[in-house]
Amino acid sequence: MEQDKKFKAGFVALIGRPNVGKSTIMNNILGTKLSIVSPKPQTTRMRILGVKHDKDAQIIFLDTPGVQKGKDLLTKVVMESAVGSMEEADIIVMIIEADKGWTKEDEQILENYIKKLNKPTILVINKIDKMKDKRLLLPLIEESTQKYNFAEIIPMSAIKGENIDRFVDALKKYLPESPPLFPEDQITDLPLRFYIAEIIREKIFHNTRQELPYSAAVEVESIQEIEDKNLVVINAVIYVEKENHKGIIIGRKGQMLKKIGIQAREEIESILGKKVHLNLWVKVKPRWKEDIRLLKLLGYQY
Ligand code: GDP
Ligand code: MG
Ligand code: K
Repeated sequence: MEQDKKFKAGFVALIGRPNVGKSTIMNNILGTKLSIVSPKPQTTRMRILGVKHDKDAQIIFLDTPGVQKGKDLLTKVVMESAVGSMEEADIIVMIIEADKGWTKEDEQILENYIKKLNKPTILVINKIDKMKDKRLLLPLIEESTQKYNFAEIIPMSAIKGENIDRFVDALKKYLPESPPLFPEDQITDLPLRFYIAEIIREKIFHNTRQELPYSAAVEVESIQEIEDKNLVVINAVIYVEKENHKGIIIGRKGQMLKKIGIQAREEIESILGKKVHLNLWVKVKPRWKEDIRLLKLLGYQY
């Protein structure tokens, strides 16, 4: 008998506190490193769109930044794009951490966003590998069913890939019937410029650790392909808020900037499959987080 299951396609918004594992989940599903995963919270500032292509469905992920408090313009922009993602989405996925249970912030996300949106919502209880006592999982699921009428509750370990398949199946169940919305070869619509900026920013975070928490922004000014040499020349500026931050990024005798540049270049080369010349500059720009023009340039929607 012919199977007449129709193709499905739609948008999924991942929402949760910083560091619950949103980027890890998405990257695990897509099998490509699209958003930046780091042990520090809030390294995903942009709304990153990843597309999962399957034979029977196309799942488009809106990787919302962690819901956060703060009065600066950056926080406001980030929050607005998070809310925008949720309003566009067909399915909401709320993520909490198994070892922490329901935190006050999780409760607030539930009250302030999830309940107001009133869309099919899947609860992911992530990081079950970190639970010391597995017997606490059932009561946590039970507690969650009391809080809201979740369409599904899925315990997961994104890092170990546990229950990812079950999660994808659940998403497909709630997606609307629709023809594919993106061409098959497209895994992201994030402009290359922003993607490269994110790679550079990730290298800054990884190399500077505690010294430079969230005060660096990267603007890729130009990407020039030199066809006959199979070469791409990229110019990028790293903005920092303070003079001493500039010193940290440049490092002794320029060693830090060199290291950041090499690591970023290697990753960009592997993605583009071409040789890359990466020129990096560091500029001090006090209060860049308040600069609307710069935020727009950096790809934050406002
Ligand atoms: P996001 O801020 O919500 O996007 O969170 P990330 O995906 O960046 O993850 C934050 C941290 O949690 C990273 O160090 C991840 O490696 C880690 N992480 C994510 N998922 C899991 C998991 O299932 N188990 C464990 N043990 N760690 C995880
Ligand atoms: Mg993230
Ligand atoms: K993170």
